[in-house]
Amino acid sequence: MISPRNLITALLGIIPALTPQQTNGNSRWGILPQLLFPQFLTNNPLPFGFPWGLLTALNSNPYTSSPNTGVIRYYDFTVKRGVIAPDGYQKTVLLVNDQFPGPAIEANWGDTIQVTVNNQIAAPEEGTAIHWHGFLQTQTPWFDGVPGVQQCPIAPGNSFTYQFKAELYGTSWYHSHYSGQYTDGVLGPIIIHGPNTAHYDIDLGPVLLTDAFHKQYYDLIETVMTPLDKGGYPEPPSDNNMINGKMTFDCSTVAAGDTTPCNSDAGISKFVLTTGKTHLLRLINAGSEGLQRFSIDGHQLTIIANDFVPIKPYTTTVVTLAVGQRSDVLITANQGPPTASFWMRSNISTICSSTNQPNALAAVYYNNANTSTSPTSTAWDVPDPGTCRNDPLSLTVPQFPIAPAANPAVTHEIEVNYIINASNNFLWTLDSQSYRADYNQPVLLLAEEGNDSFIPDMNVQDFGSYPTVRVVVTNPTNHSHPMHLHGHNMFILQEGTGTWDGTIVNPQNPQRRDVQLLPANGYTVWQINADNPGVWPYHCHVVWHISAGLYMNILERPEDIKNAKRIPMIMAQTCTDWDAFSKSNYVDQIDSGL
Ligand SMILES: *[C@@H]1O[C@H](CO)[C@@H](O)[C@H](O)[C@H]1NC(C)=O
Ligand SMILES: *[C@@H]1O[C@H](CO)[C@@H](O)[C@H](O)[C@H]1NC(C)=O
Ligand SMILES: *[C@@H]1O[C@H](CO)[C@@H](O)[C@H](O)[C@H]1NC(C)=O
Ligand SMILES: *[C@@H]1O[C@H](CO)[C@@H](O)[C@H](O)[C@H]1NC(C)=O
Ligand SMILES: *[C@@H]1O[C@H](CO)[C@@H](O)[C@H](O)[C@H]1NC(C)=O
Ligand SMILES: [Cu+2]
Repeated sequence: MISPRNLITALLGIIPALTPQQTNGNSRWGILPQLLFPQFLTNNPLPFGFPWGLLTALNSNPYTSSPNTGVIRYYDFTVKRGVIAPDGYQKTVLLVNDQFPGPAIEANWGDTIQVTVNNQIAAPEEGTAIHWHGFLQTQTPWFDGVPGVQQCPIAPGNSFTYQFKAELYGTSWYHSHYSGQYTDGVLGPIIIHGPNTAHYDIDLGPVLLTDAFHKQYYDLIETVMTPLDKGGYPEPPSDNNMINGKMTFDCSTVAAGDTTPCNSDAGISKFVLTTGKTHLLRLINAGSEGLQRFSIDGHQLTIIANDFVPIKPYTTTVVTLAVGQRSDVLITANQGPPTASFWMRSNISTICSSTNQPNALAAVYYNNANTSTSPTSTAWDVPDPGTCRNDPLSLTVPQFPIAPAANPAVTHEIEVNYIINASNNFLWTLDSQSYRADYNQPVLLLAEEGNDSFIPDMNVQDFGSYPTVRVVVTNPTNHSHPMHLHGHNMFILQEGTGTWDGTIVNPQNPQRRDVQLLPANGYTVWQINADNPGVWPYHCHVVWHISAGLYMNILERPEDIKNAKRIPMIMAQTCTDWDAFSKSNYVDQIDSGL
């Protein structure tokens, strides 16, 4: 029985038995006094307030009108191993600046973000590369951070500096894109301040929802990539679920013989709301596999943005977030006296995902509540519909309307499926090909050289120079997949089970976002304006599924890439360095590499 014990351990965790350093390293997430946002206004104030002037979410096309502030936000990330116990079960992890979850990147709309990544992963050494999820990278397609695609991995001991513009605003995250590394902790939130699209008083910042795995990522991927008849298992279950990197765990459930240090009272995240005020929570599913259903007892939540797209607000009790997705939600503290407290919950769907402990808790206190006591509130009773779908497209209407071309220049049909190969390995396919990266041959650099003889493993889909491209993705498997496209927000024209009937939801202003759940035994139809020359990953964001090949490279405007010849020399340098490393060290690429 999981649930009753889970509640009891969470009660014990109100007064944690481990220090923040023991559970989360140098991270400040989830502990009181809480961080409020914008943080940088106190650290690095802007001279003239917010730089977007008269631009609002309603009067400006976000894809064409981002301001140029001239401000650069500098960050320095060191990625290395550490030992922490986020939920009380000790684990050797991979951390950014010794923090789990990693530090926030914060900027204004129109700022430039510069991050130097120092790869200090040792014993064993590993490459790395960091992807800035949801960023368009229109002027800098080489800084998207995917090894074997836009760069070679950052070799151990080396540093690499990314620089890109905040062209969109809202909530996102960064994560390693090197095999399953981010499952071990290389991830953190990104906040881009822009015009408000709905009124709120206080920005409480990111709320990261992450399924937790007690084994290290390499062992999990090894299981995924092992032949089925030799104990391979395509969907390793998560051990726990966490809010801002914290949750308690019932150590009496660990397998007999497992002597890993474990403490059942690690502590949970705490939030303080000001009575009567409206607060912004930036929900991020930064997990590896689990579909999250987020709620706060006794309160309605108003969704005002999905991914980097402000939408017309709508109110709900449960927010559904697949891996990679974000929702900005508002909560008003008007459901009790200033001493009231409530549970925040995020439940992994046990129908759609594989987990041994689905329920994460955090405590929400009104400002005069005793933060050393447990909330006693009752959960919303909203049964999991079990459909593994996002909210209906009819509910998610962008604030700034954009109509996609009714007759796109070209339509591609792409199928998600799986094969069991001759060695009895379970592999996912996208357009009949299972992907495998060549870390030493980034596709973008080949494209710039005009080399279009990509090997099949690279799974390159050439979109040519068509101005508009529609893609009908079909999924005859019984798994839903959170499909993510880099370099664009997709117009999501329609989604559902069965086959597409040709209809489009809100054809004058369909939902746009960068991750959309592809229903099991169903389809998603999306479209883009192909105005961003580059090599853009399109893939499932479930870590095990990318590892097992559910990935393709979309080659957009190859002629422009070849003719522009703009890729900086430092991109080739990543390959010189990686070639040197990989000549003298064995690179143990057991999966697709991403
Ligand atoms: C808050 O709750 C704790 C635990 O029940 C208790 O020890 C403490 O005295 C309380 N503080 C106040 C100010 O009531
Ligand atoms: C989340 O899980 C808890 C514990 O099982 C349950 O009481 C609650 O109703 C669930 N919440 C939702 C929204 O499903
Ligand atoms: C099956 O896939 C695995 C994992 O990619 C690979 O190592 C193996 O060589 C493949 N087997 C065959 C016969 O292609
Ligand atoms: C083109 O790229 C492939 C790798 O996909 C490589 O094997 C080949 O040598 C390259 N051709 C030229 C002419 O550089
Ligand atoms: C999905 O299909 C696989 C293979 O046919 C089967 O083993 C599994 O039980 C199915 N899962 C669901 C949720 O239907
Ligand atoms: Cu998937």
